[in-house]
Amino acid sequence: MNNSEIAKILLEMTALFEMQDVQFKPRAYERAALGVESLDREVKEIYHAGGLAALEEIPGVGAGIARHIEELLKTGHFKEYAALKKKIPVRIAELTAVEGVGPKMIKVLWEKLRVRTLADLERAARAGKVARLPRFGKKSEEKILKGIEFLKQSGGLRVLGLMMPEIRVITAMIGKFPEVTRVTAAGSVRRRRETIGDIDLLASSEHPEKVMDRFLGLPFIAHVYGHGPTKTNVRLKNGLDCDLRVVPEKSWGAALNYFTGSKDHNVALREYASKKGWKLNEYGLFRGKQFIAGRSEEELYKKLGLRYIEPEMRENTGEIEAARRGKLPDLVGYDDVCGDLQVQTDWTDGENSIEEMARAGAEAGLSYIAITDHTRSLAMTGGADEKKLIKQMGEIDRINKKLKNLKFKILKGAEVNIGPSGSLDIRDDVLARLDVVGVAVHSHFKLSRAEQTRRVIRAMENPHVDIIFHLTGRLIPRRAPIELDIDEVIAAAKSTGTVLEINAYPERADIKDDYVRKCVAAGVKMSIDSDAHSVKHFQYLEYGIAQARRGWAEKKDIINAWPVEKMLKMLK
Ligand code: DGT
Ligand code: CA
Ligand code: CA
Ligand code: ZN
Repeated sequence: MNNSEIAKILLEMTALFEMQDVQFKPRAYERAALGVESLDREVKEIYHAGGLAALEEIPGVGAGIARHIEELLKTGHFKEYAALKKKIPVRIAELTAVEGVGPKMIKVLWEKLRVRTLADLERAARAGKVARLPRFGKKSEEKILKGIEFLKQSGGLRVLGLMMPEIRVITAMIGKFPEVTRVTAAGSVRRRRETIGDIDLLASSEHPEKVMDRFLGLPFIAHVYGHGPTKTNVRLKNGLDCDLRVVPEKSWGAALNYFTGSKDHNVALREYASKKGWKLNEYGLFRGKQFIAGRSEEELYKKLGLRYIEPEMRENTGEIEAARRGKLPDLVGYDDVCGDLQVQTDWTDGENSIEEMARAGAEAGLSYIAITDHTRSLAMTGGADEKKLIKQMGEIDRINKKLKNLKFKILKGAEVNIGPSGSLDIRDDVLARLDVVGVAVHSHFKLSRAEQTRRVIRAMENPHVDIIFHLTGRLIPRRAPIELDIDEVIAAAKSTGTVLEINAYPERADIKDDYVRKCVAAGVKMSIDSDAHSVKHFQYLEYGIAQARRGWAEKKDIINAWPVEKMLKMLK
């Protein structure tokens, strides 16, 4: 049993307990599931090496859950889980994936309508049976059907940030094969698309058959579609398809370029080469039969008379022309972000204390973070009111003093909730005392385009507001973005001097790359924030930086790539 299978069962326990109205236990299981998901070692290995005691060292896992995990590893199930599942034998993950469907609803749907699967739910809703249930009504039935529709559309897409740790593990394992000179992920993974269709791995070796044999022996392969000396296609146990291609070192650059894509970039680049009377393919760049370039991508672009184009820009949206004229942007780099302007703590729904987040931020190489806990209208998170915020400011002063030697600054902030009409739930005189006022939409996702646009712009017009967090509110696998007139919003951001966030949390990736590019063009500044709810989440910043690069952003466009004084001056 691998980590994601274990985490999935722990998450199911959360829902099962919630159905039974059990207190506290759901949160404990949720934390344990998150802990297991975030490990970079297999739980199985941890257990074999250190037994039950080692399991208890996993973040979020206490003695009771550790014993359950032990049982899971030994027998593939555990008694409490089996007993609860027997009562409500439904496909929980499948049903909760529908926006708006939670454990309590699932219980009623099972007990009254015998809904077990997503297909059952769709059938029942289409037949109007859901609307007739107590406490459901026509509105929730419509919402459920919309949610199912959305799931179907986005089905098959995978969020890069959630898959990347595993992709790195696979690549590293192939890199250790003695016959492999180098290996990398190409395709949409290398271009850092927010979602990926499959994983395209490229390796160089003079012994491709040997490499393929070893690859097929790896533990995470579920099914082999096809298997040849230079190309193998498999399905991984995580459900993703994966292609491995092996090429000789001499063609590395040409093959990497070809398999990185995008297809549109490739087609345009080939045309560009053929205008010069040359031929470009996955083996190299040729004049007649003569090999001109192909060992490295740098050489390939150079011989074509182009500046090197970063993979994140290869979508045929003007990058080849810009490369020809030497007008490519100098993209913000993966090491350029030096602060994080959206961080939650255990003052609300975060897992760690202010001090723990600060130490972890410093550890992650940052020089400042802003603490931005939720505000009061998000009551379920324990959102702060004015009094709590003022108290937190005092605490931040205290911790800043305590951490003086760390050369790290904790800024005072909040993630202030935007009401349906654009009003904020914290008084202006308290907002005025914060370093960073972020605001965000967390409810009323279904307002019309005009209402939603007006709502966001009204929030921007408050002179204390600095940043709009996760502007569109989307959650890639399950919630559509709110409707907005993006050009109007960007124009208002420009005139009010409001910063738009690029939220790096993998499922959010919000704003998206097209909007980033519009901001760059309009001169609207952006921040890249992890939206960390735990010390482990600072690593998500990478995906926000990728998103910024896909939108052609430079360091000058990203305020938290600037030194803290310059950034604060801009916000004032
Ligand atoms: P995905 O997998 O849907 O997220 O997107 P990609 O871009 O990874 O696409 P994929 O896996 O079908 O192919 C990997 C790369 O191979 C693609 O980015 C460019 C190259 N490629 C695939 N098919 C073609 C083609 O018909 N013509 C050209 N020029 N290149 C292709
Ligand atoms: Ca692909
Ligand atoms: Ca592919
Ligand atoms: Zn938020």
